[in-house]
Amino acid sequence: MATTPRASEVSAAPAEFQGRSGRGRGRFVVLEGIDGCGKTSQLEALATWLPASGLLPAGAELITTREPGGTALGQALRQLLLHPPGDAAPGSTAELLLYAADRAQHVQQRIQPALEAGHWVLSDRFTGSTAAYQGHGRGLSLVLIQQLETIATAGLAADLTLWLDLPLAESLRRRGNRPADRIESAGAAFLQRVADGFAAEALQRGWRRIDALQPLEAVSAACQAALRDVFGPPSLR
Ligand code: Z5A
Repeated sequence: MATTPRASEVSAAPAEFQGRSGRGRGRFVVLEGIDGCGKTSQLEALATWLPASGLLPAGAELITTREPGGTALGQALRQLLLHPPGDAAPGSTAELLLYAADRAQHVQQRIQPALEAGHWVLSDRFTGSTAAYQGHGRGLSLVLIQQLETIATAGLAADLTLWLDLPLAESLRRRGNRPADRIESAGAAFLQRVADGFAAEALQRGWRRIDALQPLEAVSAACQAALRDVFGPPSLR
């Protein structure tokens, strides 16, 4: 556990931690990147591959989740954030606080209990998205965002973050004619600041870069290799 983003988010659980299961603390893996970079596809692929990968300890379950919307409260917040009714769209500060509220509930109700029970958690987005969208994109203070991150996560950081790096033009091409949500509609300049923000955060936080321009299967193979490299015994690397 760390209180602030670290040079490397790749960390082992403390050796003495055995958790409630006696299996030790579980592992927390996050997928980050711009809209349409393939997070949902790769989360599903990893959820199929991981249980038989030899990485999960016996009895450990794999929990897949996402932000916003990983809890019942989060589902309601997601609707308000992405598809607000009438004139209920939040301003940028309210938007930041709503994402923080979603995360606080998510960490407290789902992620932390699962990790303490020795399970693995795979999340579509986490703290890096707030830095990229609300910090770099909206221009809110990154210092303030980091303070809020510490409060919302109670110091929890991912053990591994996979950054699916995709050029904005390809993300827009993949979206095609699908209707944009409120954040996707914020304009090309905003989305480019977000894309640049992900690159900056990846460097600062020590994320693993995955080339998301590759065919789907090649991206999956790269994600699997990163997990084996970080969590696997030498025989699986
Ligand atoms: N947000 C925020 O502002 N602040 C925060 O703190 C957090 C979030 C946590 C959540 O949206 C929104 O909330 C998001 C950021 C903001 N902004 N928006 N909008 P979401 O969860 O509904 O959606 P998303 O995360 O932005 O992305 P997505 O549309 O679900 O895309 P994706 O999961 O990254 O990609 P995908 O669905 O797997 O793939 C998209 C398409 O590309 C699909 O047709 C695939 O078949 C295709 N695809 C995927 N991989 C490939 C490859 N390798 N080659 C070719 N085609 C591919």
